[in-house]
Amino acid sequence: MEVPTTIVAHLAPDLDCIAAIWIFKRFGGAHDYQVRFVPAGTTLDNLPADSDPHVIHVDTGLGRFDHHQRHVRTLSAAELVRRSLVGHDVALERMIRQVTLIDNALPSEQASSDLGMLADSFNILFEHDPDKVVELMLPNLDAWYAHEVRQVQLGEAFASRIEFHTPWGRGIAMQGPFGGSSVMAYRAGAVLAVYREERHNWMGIAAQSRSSVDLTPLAEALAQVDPHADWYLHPSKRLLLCGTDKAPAKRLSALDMRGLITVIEGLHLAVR
Ligand SMILES: [Mn+2]
Repeated sequence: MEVPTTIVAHLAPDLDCIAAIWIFKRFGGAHDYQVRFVPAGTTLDNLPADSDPHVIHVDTGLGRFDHHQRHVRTLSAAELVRRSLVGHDVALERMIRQVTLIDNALPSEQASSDLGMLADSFNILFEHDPDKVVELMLPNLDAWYAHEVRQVQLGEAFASRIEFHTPWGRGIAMQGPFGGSSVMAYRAGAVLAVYREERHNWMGIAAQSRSSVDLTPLAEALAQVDPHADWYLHPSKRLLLCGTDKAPAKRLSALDMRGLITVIEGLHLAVR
């Protein structure tokens, strides 16, 4: 019979420690890990780390998944677990790189510092219950991973973008399972970001918030060319949407990306 694996972590588990546990639970193949907690730096029953193949120490004990003996700021317990357990996974690499930065007190992205803050805060609320802290953090790490998977997809959609001219300035069109990132488009100098979200065949046009773009003429043109679709002009006049998670479209656009670009390129704005 399979002996259940014990993961040994340190008390008041921080983001690195929790992420190491999370990788074992999500990518480790076994579902029956039990977690024990010891004072940071020590081991379970004071036995040397890695002396029992069914006992894994993370972020404590100076074993194969502790980084405190290695004196480099490019490592963390989570990074050591990732390297040992998971093959090529760009989303996971992005995520754990941030965990490593935080664990080494190096500047990191906002989202990851937020998660570090959340772990620290759960340790205030559940000072004597590290199991509870881990239990509450695991779904947050699942959500963060989902975010990174989407970011990777958005990056790929941006890499195969179409650039075109609009009456307001540069337009960038992107399509992919999650559509495209207007943030990436604006960073590349676009005034208008156009996307097609392939999972639902939703489309949208977004104008940079500091621009003076008014998408009313485009909404009017689409009412002629694409009359059966649920195009929605946001009150800001800078968003024109046919289906979003918040408001799924019942009637999809009949246009493909090229068709939509053609409508935008063909706009003739009245001189004001
Ligand atoms: Mn650590």
